[in-house]
Amino acid sequence: MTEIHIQTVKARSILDSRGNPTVEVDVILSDGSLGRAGVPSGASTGTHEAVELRDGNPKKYLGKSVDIAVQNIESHLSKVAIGRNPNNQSALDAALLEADGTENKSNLGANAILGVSIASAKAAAVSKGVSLFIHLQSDNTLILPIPMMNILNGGSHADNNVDIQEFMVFPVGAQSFSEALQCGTEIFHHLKSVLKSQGLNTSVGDEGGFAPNLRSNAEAVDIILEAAEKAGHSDVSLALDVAASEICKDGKYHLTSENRSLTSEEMVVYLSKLISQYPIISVEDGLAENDWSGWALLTQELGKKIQVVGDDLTVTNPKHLKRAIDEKSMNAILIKLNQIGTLTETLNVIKQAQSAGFGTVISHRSGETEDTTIADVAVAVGAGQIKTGSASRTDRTAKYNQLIRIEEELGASAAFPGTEVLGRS
Ligand code: 2PG
Ligand code: MG
Repeated sequence: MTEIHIQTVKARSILDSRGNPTVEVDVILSDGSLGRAGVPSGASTGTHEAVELRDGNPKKYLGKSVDIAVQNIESHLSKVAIGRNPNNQSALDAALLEADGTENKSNLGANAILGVSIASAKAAAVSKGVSLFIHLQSDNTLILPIPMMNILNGGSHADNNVDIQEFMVFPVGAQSFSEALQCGTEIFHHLKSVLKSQGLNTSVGDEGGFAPNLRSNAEAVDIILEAAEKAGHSDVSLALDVAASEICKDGKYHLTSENRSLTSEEMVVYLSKLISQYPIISVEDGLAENDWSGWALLTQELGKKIQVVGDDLTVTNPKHLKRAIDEKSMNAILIKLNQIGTLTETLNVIKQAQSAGFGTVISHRSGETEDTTIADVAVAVGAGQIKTGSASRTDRTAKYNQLIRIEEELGASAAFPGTEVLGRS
């Protein structure tokens, strides 16, 4: 075999940012190039996501060990990958899918498959001597993404009483990525002082944002705006991830911090009111993953004014995205590689969304590793937006730091977008 090919595939179990086991894969090529990928893991996972295989042995890591997924790589997927050209990502991914043989990757595990898929791409970039974002670029323009920085955490990412999962500063008016990052980070620091001065808790949640107990979701926005003002960024825009699947039970949306339960229609009114009162320009998962009729109403009501982002509704899946396009359920999609399970499928979903005129937000998971692949993917596909947590915890800042390096590498050609990259109906 003379052409460059995959020579070794090695998998292991490492720890993610919540101390849970996750899969890490090394792919080594015939020229010695090494690509390493760490697989992330969600907490507020959509039920239609590709399957993350866990052993379920209560005696080991409380059932969360991933030894079977690791074993599946070593004994099945490595055989599929070895000998293949890492520059033909789509052929590799197709072969990995075939080896699994199921629609939702439940046989070998999406965590196993994704690790091999990404590690191979990284090895290919190393072998070519280029950065991953250059290796992944296809026919689009490279642009740095606007960061959505989740500086106040609630929902299933924190032990507080706040219902909405993520309150993000979204510096769409910045001139460059580094300026946007500075803006969000300065607000983060001021937020700590504001919380302290009000006697509120300043410990952080899973994504590095503060997690105080508050009287209402609106109070969280008020406090962030006060911090923004103090930081000299009073004109900053905000984004929310309601993660509404988590608060939807028996057809009602339960806002426990406000002691209210709302129907789907009332939830749309609630969100309309929030966005009319505050500079919120993007709302993710405003409704639950199976509430398709509610989503159509939500987008009809809000889609002209703000970006309506689907996460649990679409789970980075082409079939769900097609339905969302057909039914005008949203105008932007959150992209998580482990929701679908291979790099090729992820890149295809991004293209599908872009062709429909949707906004695209590349996203981390609440359980992360030091892996920074999403930063390169965001630039490579010209997504325009990234969501990767707050300005604390290395699992979050690692992605922002990688974007700083990419901005430096691109130099004068480092294009940074404005609000034109946001989805609009
Ligand atoms: C989300 C994500 C990331 P999780 O809901 O968008 O912030 O959370 O990874 O827990 O699904
Ligand atoms: Mg979400």
